[in-house]
Amino acid sequence: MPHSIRLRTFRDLLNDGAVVDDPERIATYTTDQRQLFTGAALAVLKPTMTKQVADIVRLAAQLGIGIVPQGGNTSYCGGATPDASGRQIIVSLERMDKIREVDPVSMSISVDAGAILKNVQDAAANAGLLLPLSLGAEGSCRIGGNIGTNAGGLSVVRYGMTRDLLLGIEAVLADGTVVSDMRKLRKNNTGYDVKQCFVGSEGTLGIVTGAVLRLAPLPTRRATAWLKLANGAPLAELLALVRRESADLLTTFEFMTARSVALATEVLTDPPSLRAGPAGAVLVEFASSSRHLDLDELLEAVLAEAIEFGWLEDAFLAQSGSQRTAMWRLRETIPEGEKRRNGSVKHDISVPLSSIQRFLDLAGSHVRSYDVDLELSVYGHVGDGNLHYNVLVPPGVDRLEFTKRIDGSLSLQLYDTAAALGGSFSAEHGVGRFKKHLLERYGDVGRIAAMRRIKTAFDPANIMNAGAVVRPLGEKSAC
Ligand code: FAD
Ligand code: 2HG
Ligand code: ZN
Repeated sequence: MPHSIRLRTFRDLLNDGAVVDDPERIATYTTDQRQLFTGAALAVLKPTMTKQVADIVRLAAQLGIGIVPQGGNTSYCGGATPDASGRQIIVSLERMDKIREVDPVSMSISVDAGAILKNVQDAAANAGLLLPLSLGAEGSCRIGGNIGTNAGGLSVVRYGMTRDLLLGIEAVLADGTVVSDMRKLRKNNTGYDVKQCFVGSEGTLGIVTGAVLRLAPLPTRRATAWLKLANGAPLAELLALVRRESADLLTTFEFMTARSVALATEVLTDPPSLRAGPAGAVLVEFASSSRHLDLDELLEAVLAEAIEFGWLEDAFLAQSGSQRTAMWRLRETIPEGEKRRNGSVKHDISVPLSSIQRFLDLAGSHVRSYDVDLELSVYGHVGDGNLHYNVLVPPGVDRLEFTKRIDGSLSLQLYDTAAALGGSFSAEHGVGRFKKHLLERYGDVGRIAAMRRIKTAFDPANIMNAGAVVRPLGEKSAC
């Protein structure tokens, strides 16, 4: 069937303006966030309600057209980018962005899957509650994408990943069946936890159209500090001390090397004068909803202990909201700093906390023997054992060519190192299209077999985000 007729059948199904096929207008949907790959799409479809999503999926299944679900298109692994065939449609959830209900008593929020994370946070805050999911892309990523990637971010150490916040789901399966389980229950042991299948599935099992998320009491007090790490400071021990002595009020423990801090400083118009110590810096934050706790006093006492152990060269407690914001801005601007310089080859690794220092030592020696002139930007959510071990693209060097070279050599040494320490090649960014070969290389054989069976059971015709994450049963490896 010619493309124009296929498109007309979708147009008949949706309202005007909901089917976009002008190549210029869909260019931002067909290129991944890091501009490493541009695919092609028959069209971008923008439904406004779950029934329309189900109709689209049914029609696509009939016509044998592949579907790529898309939220904010901030995936770092090309998960929301179509392949180059031009035979897939992108289903963008951007028009399904309603906050359906905030229930302050049950402490939950029900939303359309296309709701922007920041808007969901704000809706919760307006009801005096906290949606404890926070990441640099929160102004543009959407809840369906957060579920699709099991997003983590800046407060996982206290509240967990997206998986831990999900109470209910609404999703459209590959044959158009709607799973409607938007309940707010904490307890519901009634067989398989189907909603969890969609977490981290990166659009390969169905399209999430709605979600119920768990909320927490809104912190009314915060204590934030910038720590300059002394030479040889033991990161894991410092974290253990801070966590124990905070009585689990710790919400953030973000590590940054001096190079990462400098990259952020270079691009900020009014940067704070904060610097890293010889072993880097840590942004630490305690938060509490209780008005009766003096968090500054608590944090000060904990940091005094760390200084006594010789782990800190110095520590600065934020004295005002603006100082706190400045500390956070420095941390959150690091990805932009890398981008403005000439980009980086990203390694989103995790290892058990007990092996963090060993990873840093081994990885550092691999980098030095690969090329002593390479520069690194290393930072991340050390509270979760997660490091962004990024190799900076040297100025003036072709970014794509450099990325390809590093991906095929040094990156594998770094991932091998993480794997040997019991770690992961993707802590929070997912697999998408770019890391499929790594799943095949490092994934447990039995686990991959189970994933392929799940994929085939949910999507026997392989129409949902084909080419991402995992091969269905019967498809041969291209690696
Ligand atoms: P998209 O990129 O649109 O999609 C991601 C995947 O989910 C794709 O495979 C897509 O097919 C699938 N998907 C999207 N919507 C749906 C749906 N409705 N149903 C089913 N599948 C769907 N990630 C972290 O975990 N922690 C961080 O700290 C973090 N920081 C970031 C900072 C920056 C500056 C940027 C650019 C990215 C960052 N990310 C981070 C990565 C990214 O923002 C997250 O992975 C985010 O969750 C993706 O959401 P999205 O709406 O943009 O999804
Ligand atoms: C962060 O922690 C994000 O800021 C982005 O996960 C990491 O750009 C990166 O490498
Ligand atoms: Zn991160």
